[in-house]
Amino acid sequence: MTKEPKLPNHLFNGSNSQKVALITGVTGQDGTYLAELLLSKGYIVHGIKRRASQLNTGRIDHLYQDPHEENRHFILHHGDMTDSSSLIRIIQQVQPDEIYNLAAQSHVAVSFEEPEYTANSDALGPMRILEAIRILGLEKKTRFYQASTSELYGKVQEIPQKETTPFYPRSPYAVAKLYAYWITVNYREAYGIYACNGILFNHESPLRGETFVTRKITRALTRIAIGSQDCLYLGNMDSRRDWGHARDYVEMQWLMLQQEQPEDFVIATGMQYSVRDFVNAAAAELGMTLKWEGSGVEEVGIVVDAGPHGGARPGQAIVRVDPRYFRPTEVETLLGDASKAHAKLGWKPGTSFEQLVKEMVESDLAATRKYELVKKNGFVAHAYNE
Ligand code: NDP
Ligand code: GDR
Repeated sequence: MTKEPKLPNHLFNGSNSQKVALITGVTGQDGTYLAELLLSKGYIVHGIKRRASQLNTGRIDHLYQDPHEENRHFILHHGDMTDSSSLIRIIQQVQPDEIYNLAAQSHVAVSFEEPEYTANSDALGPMRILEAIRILGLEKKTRFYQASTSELYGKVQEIPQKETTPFYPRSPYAVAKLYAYWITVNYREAYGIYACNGILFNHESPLRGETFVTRKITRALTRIAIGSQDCLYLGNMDSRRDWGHARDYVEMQWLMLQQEQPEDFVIATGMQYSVRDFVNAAAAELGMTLKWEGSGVEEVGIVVDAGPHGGARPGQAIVRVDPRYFRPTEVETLLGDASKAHAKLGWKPGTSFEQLVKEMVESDLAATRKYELVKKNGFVAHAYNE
């Protein structure tokens, strides 16, 4: 039997005052920004990645350190939210001061298609971690952050939504996250674990997954602007969201674990836009203007001014509605009131809606141009996400 190389103790326990954090979902949007933040604060950061048939570490490759290097600050472990054995083993080895539970099947529409898996990873997963903290006797050492969500409010009972607004989840994803929210509260009250929920409203970035609506829009419109795609198909154009920047939001995740007492916080910008508004803003960033004709499934976004990129033409229908993207139950409107975080955490959103859209469009435009260049020269594979 081959023995695993023994890593120096300081990698797991932290030396002197160096804090040790464990991030689940480290390969995701928030995991990446949070890992960068904690490393910049001098933490030793451990991340859990799940096994995939292809590498799934594209977002965090710039943080990677060779396992044979001495004094590593960023260490990855294979594990899965559906597998207690891996979670307990990793937490036992790492002995973290802080656990950020960001891992989840995070796509609302997909949760209608995979409700059981979504419950397993998003509801039971956090419980498995809290149980591991208890089983390992880490109740007084390890602080726990749960990635809760504005989807808990679902069919909205109050506008804007704050910590005291009643929940009414509208998808298997939101129902699973409701369990996670309450199990976090319960373990805090039952066992005195420093555990808290960040009820975060939508937050986006150039690292956002390509199937969430904002990234889907910025990616498609940049391709349309330079002529490598004809049309973008969307679902509910009237849906309204409170969109912030992921980079700003992970700072609040960290701050929530630095307080004297664990508490739950809403993080939101307090500003709301529709999906259509987002399309218009992204088009404007590309120098295009659109007019909207028809309504419901017949609605079409038509180019008025095609802008400077040369791929689109006036009169071209570049946005259409495809009912396949409608959800069996929709969350029509979300708007957060983050007054508590403002008062206690000093929260104020650092990035405006316009800046967010600009950053996402610029990033996708650069990626699209690179892809087209590489394609023109006959090398397509892997080019898009480089
Ligand atoms: P992403 O979808 O970008 O990332 C999810 C992460 O979880 C990925 O690293 C993914 O791995 C991992 N993951 C999924 N399933 C498992 C599993 N079974 N075991 C281990 N890891 C798994 O999400 P975000 O970064 O946007 O969001 C982070 C968290 O915050 C999620 O829990 C989400 O539900 C929640 N949230 C997000 C909001 C947002 O607007 N972004 C708002 C409110 C809450 P892989 O890379 O392999 O897919
Ligand atoms: P959401 O984000 O469901 O709010 O969950 P998403 O970007 O998927 O949808 C936002 C709204 O846009 C509407 N929509 C479309 N959505 C997608 N994905 N694709 C489309 O083509 C499309 N057309 C319209 C949706 O119906 C919806 O109303 C995100 C996730 O990050 C969750 O994990 C997180 O908890 C919440 O935000 C807060």
